[in-house]
Amino acid sequence: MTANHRSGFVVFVGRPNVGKSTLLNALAGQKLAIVSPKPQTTRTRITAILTREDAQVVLVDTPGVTKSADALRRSMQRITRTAVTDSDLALVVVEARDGEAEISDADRAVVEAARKGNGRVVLAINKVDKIKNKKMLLPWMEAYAKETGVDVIVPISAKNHDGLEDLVEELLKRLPEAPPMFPKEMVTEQAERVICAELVREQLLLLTRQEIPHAAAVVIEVFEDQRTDQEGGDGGLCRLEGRIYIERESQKGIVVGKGGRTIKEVSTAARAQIEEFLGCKVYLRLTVHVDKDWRQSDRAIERFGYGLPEA
Ligand SMILES: Nc1nc2c(ncn2[C@@H]2O[C@H](COP(=O)(O)OP(=O)(O)OP(=O)(O)O)[C@@H](O)[C@H]2O)c(=O)[nH]1
Ligand SMILES: [Mg+2]
Repeated sequence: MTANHRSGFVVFVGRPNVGKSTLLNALAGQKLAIVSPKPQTTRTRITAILTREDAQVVLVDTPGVTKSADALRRSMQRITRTAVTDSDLALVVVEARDGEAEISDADRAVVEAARKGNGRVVLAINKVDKIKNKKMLLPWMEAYAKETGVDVIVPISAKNHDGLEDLVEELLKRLPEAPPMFPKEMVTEQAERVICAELVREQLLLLTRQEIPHAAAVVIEVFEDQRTDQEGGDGGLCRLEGRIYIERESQKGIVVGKGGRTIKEVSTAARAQIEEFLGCKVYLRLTVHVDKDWRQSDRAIERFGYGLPEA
């Protein structure tokens, strides 16, 4: 191993909806975290491993920093806090806005939360593609530097892949000198089954409304991997059976939809995403179940995979 190889964990910390998961996917070059326009999309710690010749970084996406209103959100906030504590470096992600450069208390609180790791913080201003007057970017960068004390501030657009190389450079050079922690072909710590469940939940977030997106949990109960059953090439299939849990009987009808229309739409869209992710044909069967008020139950949260992972 070369003496100056660097490796470590970089945790993404930010308010909900600022684009942390979009950034993780953009840096990974593939979709590992689900993304939606609704806040509080991410519920767990999601990783992407980037391996270069002289460095390996594990990017850790976390649930957005919010108030803990129920057991699920308490667990989400615990996951974020623990990921910060376990990191070598924190990347605070904030969202660019038009108008006067004014740093909110919520942004300051996020920087404080990010400092609870070992104190090293880099800040990315995301969604700069939304700023109409590009001249406003510099005052914003100066305001963030002055108000938060963070001296490395990188403007980016995760959506358009702008500024990402600069950002990665800034992150890598702040990692400790250490050998790689994972095999170089490994892209994430999550199991395929877990990512597939998330891809189903993403479609529920995109295709249902009102309370359903936040009340739904998804578990893949059966994952039959037949990708290698057929010799040579693209053959093979994965057979998945998933359960969608909601909190009340009355929500079942909304998820299923008139004549089963909504669940069919969710299933078709999720299957396409899962096929792309697994690289094979997919058979997906989804059923809907009620687990009354599961978001208040630590046991259910654990069972659905939204609890704090074991150390
Ligand atoms: N215009 C623009 N939109 C973006 C950009 N990055 C993310 N978005 C959008 O912002 C929304 C939220 O993105 P996410 O990646 O889910 O945000 P998040 O920070 O992970 O949110 P939580 O998981 O809820 O904490 C989605 O609609 C994204 O498409 C960007 O660079 N530019
Ligand atoms: Mg997210």
